[in-house]
Amino acid sequence: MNIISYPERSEWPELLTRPVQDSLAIEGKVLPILDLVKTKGDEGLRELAKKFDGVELAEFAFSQQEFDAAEGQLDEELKAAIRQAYQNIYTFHKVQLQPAEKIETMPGVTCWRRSVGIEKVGIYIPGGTAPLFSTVLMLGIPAQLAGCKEVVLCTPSNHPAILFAAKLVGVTSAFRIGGAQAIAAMAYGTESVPKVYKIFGPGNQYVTTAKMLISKEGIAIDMPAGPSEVAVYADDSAVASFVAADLLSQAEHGADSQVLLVSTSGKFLTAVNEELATQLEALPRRELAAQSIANSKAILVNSTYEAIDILNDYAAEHLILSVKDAELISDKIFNAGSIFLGNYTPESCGDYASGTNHTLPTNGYARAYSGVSVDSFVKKITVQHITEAGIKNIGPTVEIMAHAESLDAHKRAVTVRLNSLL
Ligand code: HSO
Ligand code: ZN
Repeated sequence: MNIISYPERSEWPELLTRPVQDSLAIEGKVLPILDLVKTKGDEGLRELAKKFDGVELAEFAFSQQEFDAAEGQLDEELKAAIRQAYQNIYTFHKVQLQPAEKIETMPGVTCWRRSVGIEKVGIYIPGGTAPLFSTVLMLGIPAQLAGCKEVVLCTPSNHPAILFAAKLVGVTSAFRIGGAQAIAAMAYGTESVPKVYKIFGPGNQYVTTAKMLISKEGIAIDMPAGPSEVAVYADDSAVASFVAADLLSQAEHGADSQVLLVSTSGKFLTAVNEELATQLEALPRRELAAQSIANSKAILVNSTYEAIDILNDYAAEHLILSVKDAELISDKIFNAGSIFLGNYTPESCGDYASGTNHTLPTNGYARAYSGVSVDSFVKKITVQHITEAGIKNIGPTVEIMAHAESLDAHKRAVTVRLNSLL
């Protein structure tokens, strides 16, 4: 990693900038795909499967037999691990369901807010070099808890663990479709694929661009996504081999993964660099990880205060605090997707099984966005009820305000009722 020692504050913005992607060029390729699926439905999907994957697809849906066979293809150890992860993620997310609380704002005026599961949601799971069945749990469990009636899954992968996890979370239909066309299929609906109201899940630049484009047409998306990223803040209490392992766990996601290390100890940064070199050698995905590490930065700072400021400026998707008093420091962090405290809390545990969600804001969006939770799968409908006594209490306030806004019909809606009660 490139070590940058004691940069001036004025240099930080440049140091923390994420690479920008040429989204216009990608849009140009994605728009015709969206259009084809919109106008031709299943036929469009078949044309695209032939063009991009060279396959003749008669049937898009995974069958019941395929679901059953998937279970048989997995060894018991992996199934038990997936069930354990399911249990922990379910337990953590279950408490996010808030019962509607009725609030009497004035005597006779009662308001409350009902959480209602979004009826139809779509989950995209990429194929690529890693079959992200953990993401099926991370999106499917909150959907299940929120009470979404239809949960549609699209994936180009045929890894059996994806179908196994899909069955656990109660996915209602699953399709063998990948790329921008999968997003189009769920956004517009086809003869085979149901149309959904909100689409979740990671993907490459084509998938991400497709999500951004369909979101302009009124279909909601989880969040704008960029390459995955981790920032680690380490002091003398950190262990170089642990920190190097954490950086590599993020780096192996892809050559464009973002990795940032911040420390008050130059000796520690050098030790991590040595560890990175040895640990990289042993990794099956060392080529991807090495590219990502080569583009990443280790920043030596003067003080804990500076470290905290730089971390807040960067707004990492994942932030690991391998420092003394990690919890105290974490209270000073206001921009991050998810925080991991101490030497024994690797990001990997949150990625898979501790309970928190791994669909998190990247690319600095942690400044304003939260990660996926049950909230992402519900809408909140407000309800109110005003009694006769209540309208007498609140009516005059509304009459005065409506008149002052020159909206006399609004005022009258109250006045006719008050007059009826005279
Ligand atoms: N670190 C990824 C999630 C993931 N890791 C899935 C392994 N599998 C983005 O938060
Ligand atoms: Zn990961």
